Amino acid sequence: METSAVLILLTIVIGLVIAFLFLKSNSSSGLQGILPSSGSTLALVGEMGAGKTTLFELLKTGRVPKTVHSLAVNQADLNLTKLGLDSTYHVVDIPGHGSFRSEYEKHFSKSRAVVFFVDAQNDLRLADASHHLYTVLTSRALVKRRVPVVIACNKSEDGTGALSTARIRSILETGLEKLRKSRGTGEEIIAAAGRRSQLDEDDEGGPAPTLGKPLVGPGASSAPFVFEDSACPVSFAAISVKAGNLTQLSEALQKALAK
Ligand SMILES: Nc1nc2c(ncn2[C@@H]2O[C@H](COP(=O)(O)OP(=O)(O)O)[C@@H](O)[C@H]2O)c(=O)[nH]1
Ligand SMILES: [Mg+2]
Repeated sequence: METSAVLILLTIVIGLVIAFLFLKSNSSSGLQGILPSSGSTLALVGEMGAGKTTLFELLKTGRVPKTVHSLAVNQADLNLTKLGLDSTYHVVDIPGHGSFRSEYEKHFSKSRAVVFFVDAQNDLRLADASHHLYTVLTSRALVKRRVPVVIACNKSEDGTGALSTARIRSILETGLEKLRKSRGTGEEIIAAAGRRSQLDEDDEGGPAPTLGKPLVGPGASSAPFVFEDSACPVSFAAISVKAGNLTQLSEALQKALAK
């Protein structure tokens, strides 16, 4: 090869390397959209007051915060060594208030895992949590890629009467089964009739995902919903963010993300 051809080739290669490094550094400093960050998000969702922002701050600063403000979405690229994960994730803490649900699909479409928070010391809130969890487990963006969901049963400190993960699992399964029967059937019948549900207006097509096994049509089952039937693999973790006990969350995420 001629010297000039080698020089041109070398210039192109160096140019490409510089362009790649420039785009990479911009994307990790928070300028999203230059390089696709698909699949690198860890979304923290779930009930209000369950401890999402406390965990977000702990992951960000390394300390349990004294007070937290939970009125807006918090997000940052964080090194998650505290959770035993060796790479940087774009962690998004989305407030539990219903007005933020419209933001879910946007963040879920980039999520590699979702942590759904419940307050293990507040059994009265678990019925609400079932409704909220139904929305998450039937999210198009999550179901399509079978994104793992870890249910973090926070405030699980000893001697506080916190519910066990087995008890929380059972209460949520019962709540989700009721919703599968009441909401699922209507949507499935509309889908089976070949019409689009009103809920699908902004969708690219196809029926809305159902929770677990369908109630009508191929593969239908009338057996009650269990988490094993979820399209998104679900695991449970008893944690206490305040006490800095994140062991089960760390284990669950490492397992979920290894797949
Ligand atoms: N007992 C206990 N309280 C916690 C724990 N984690 C968070 N909290 C408290 O729960 C309240 C709500 O926390 P916050 O992070 O704002 O919840 P969010 O609404 O889910 O973001 C705050 O007073 C926290 O200090 C925990 O592990 N144990
Ligand atoms: Mg919050």
